[in-house]
Amino acid sequence: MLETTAPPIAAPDLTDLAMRQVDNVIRERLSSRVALIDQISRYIIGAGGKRIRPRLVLLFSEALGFDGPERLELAAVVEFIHTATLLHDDVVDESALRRGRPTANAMFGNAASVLVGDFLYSRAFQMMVSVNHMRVLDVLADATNVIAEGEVLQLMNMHDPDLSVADYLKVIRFKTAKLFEASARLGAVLAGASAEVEEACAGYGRALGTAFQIVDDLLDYEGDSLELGKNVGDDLREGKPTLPLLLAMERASTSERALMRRAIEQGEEKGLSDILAIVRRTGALDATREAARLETDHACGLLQALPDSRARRALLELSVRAVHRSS
Ligand code: GRG
Repeated sequence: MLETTAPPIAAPDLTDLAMRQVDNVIRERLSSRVALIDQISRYIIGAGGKRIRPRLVLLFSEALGFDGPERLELAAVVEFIHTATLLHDDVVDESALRRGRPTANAMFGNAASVLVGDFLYSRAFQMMVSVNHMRVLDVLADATNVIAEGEVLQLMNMHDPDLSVADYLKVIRFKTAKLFEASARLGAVLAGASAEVEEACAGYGRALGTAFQIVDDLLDYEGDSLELGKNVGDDLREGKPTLPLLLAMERASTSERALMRRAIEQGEEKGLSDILAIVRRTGALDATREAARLETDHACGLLQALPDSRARRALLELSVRAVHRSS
């Protein structure tokens, strides 16, 4: 395992500077002749967000010695794709709160939200074409297709109390980890890395993204709505079986399991606080965080394929933060 401690003298944070440049690219490329598009896209992107996926593009580019402007454009591309999926997802889930604000669907309606998601998604394709690199198109076309498959798979799994952990993991590898994987891989592709190094970068992204979604699902049970910027307990209300619930069901008594099965099948508010107590008492939350930690351990091991650098240390720290985050 690689050390995660910071060097004694901090190197200048090139990524922060580059992230500001990415924010400028994002602002410029958001522009549209259509006022409502401008308004909604700035509403959602202006609400912030952690910008993890663009950071992956930048850190892997830096770690492999690539500093061309294409990395800024592609960092903005992955944030646009991410934002398009959020707009669509909040409509599908009928969510009311995102990034501490009313969702775009709550503010502007479902139709406008879906359509502006389409705008961001297609703008992302205009931008990636401008980079003029076939492998980049290949990586992103594949990633977006898999994300959509993951979302449909998840829809098929709703209200299924017999969902296996393996099936749950498949959905999150598709819907979330795939974009992390693509972001990491793009840094390697831009830098012209060997196939072996590219696979290590992609593997890091996949494992980090998996850990990230596991923690996302954990926070839906143990988080604080205010800190999280979205409503806690939504997954159970929707009848979406996620890892905390699946692990709690394995550990609960027969009658408790029956209660949880009913909640997944019917997706209702009733029984929420009882189920929360069961999830806590069975240790399912700790086991869920441990599952995320195992993923990031794997991710960190893969970084041995990269030479030691400030960027590699930042990637190690990113994986630690992904597991211990509270928002
Ligand atoms: C438009 C390609 C396309 C597909 C539509 C709806 C859908 C299909 C996919 C949704 C996938 C999805 C929302 C996965 C969840 C990903 C996730 C963990 C989101 C939260 O990411 P954060 O915490 O968000 O990085 P911030 O707000 O920090 O940017």
